[in-house]
Amino acid sequence: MSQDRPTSSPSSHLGSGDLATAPRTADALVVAAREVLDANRSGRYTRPSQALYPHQWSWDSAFIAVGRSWYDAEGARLELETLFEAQWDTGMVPSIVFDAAAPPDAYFPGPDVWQSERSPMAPRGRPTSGITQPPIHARAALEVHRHAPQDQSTASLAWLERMYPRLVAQQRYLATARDPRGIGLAAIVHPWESGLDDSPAWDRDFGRIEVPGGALAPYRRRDLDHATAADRPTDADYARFLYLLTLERDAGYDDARVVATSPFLIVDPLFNAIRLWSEHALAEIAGLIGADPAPHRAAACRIHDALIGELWVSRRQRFCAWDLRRDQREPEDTVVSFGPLLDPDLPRPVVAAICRELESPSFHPRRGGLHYLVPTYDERAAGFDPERYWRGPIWLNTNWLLWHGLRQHGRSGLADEIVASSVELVRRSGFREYFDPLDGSGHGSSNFSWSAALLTDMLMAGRSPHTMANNG
Ligand code: 9WN
Repeated sequence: MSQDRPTSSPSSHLGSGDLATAPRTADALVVAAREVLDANRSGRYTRPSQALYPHQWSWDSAFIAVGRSWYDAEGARLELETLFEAQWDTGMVPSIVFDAAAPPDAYFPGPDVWQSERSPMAPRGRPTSGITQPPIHARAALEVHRHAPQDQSTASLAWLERMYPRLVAQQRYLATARDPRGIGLAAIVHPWESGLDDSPAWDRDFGRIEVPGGALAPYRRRDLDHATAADRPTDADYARFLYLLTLERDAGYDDARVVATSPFLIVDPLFNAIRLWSEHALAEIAGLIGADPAPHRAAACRIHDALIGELWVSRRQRFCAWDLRRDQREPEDTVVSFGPLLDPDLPRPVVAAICRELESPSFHPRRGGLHYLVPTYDERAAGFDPERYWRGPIWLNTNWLLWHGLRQHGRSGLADEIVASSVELVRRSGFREYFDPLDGSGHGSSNFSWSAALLTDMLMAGRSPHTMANNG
């Protein structure tokens, strides 16, 4: 790697002491990122972070595999393969696969709370959560394959062939069990399924859920042992998360029952845009391994039609989450509205409307040259909170998704700004879980795996894989 990329980074606002120990060059950042991923690795998978998240998380592992694939193709393949060993018979990929080697009270709610064994569809002897997360895995598998070195192309194709039926089953599950009315969009039954747990995108709906007295056994929040309370979901929201969990558990994680009864039933534009993006990836994978790409193109087309038909609210000029229980479009302006940029066929006027919003003071405020991108919530909204979980801070995975979406629509200027900002945030604060968009300070876990993995991917884009410094 030759130079420090990008040259347009808004570094002028940084105080001279901020970066005394932070790596300055892209090369050094990529090496530091690899150290984070290696330190967080635990046998056959990588923890999101060592203290706060000591198990395997679903979409984290997909992001991690993409980052790792730039220097360790085999390890990247193993990361995804390990996750899919815990796939349910329904096709669902669980959001968490619990590591028996982690201390029993390391994370709450742990396997004793989830009790996945209540479902006959759960893997035997492999405790998991009972819900899923965004299906980014087919896209990640394609990226991993693309980064495989020449001498591993046969092994990589064989791996794609093994992964393909599992990835198809994951997508089929979402298209059927999560879309019983056949609208073309999958519903989530818990905010944790979105991956943007505490997002205001579904506040109105989620906030209405009342936890009946005595519904929850006494518990202690372990997340607060490792993170500041002001950065994490409130106690009231946490109780709602747990209440939904107990309802799903008590329904034996039976999809039909859960979908019919859950007080939380949301169609999230980002979740479904990721589904669509993965269908396009599956079409490419099918082509590579001699399977038929046509069903995947048809599935993507169906999601595309439903995104536009059901979630695009032209009066607001944006995509809105849809509360299926009450048949209402949610009004809050959050980063999930930009997810459909991942659709390569998004009509140009819709792309233009999204970009206008992304460049507006709500998401791209200009404070004397200091503007960190992209906040997860409208900075001008009354409830905007620069530090609290998903209610304003910047996360590198949403930045990475937007970067991909913008590039595929030829919006490279904005895409480059997002990379510049991501680099600057890490230089300033390290590989933190998330960042305050007002001052760039870091929050949540330190040495967070997907921050390391996705920054690697942004910095390595366009370069030859397996040429990075310290390649081992
Ligand atoms: C609940 C692991 C996960 C991420 C999610 C993020 C957070 C868990 C939590 O951490 O969720 O699944 O305990 O807050 O919201 O996106 O996958 O990094």
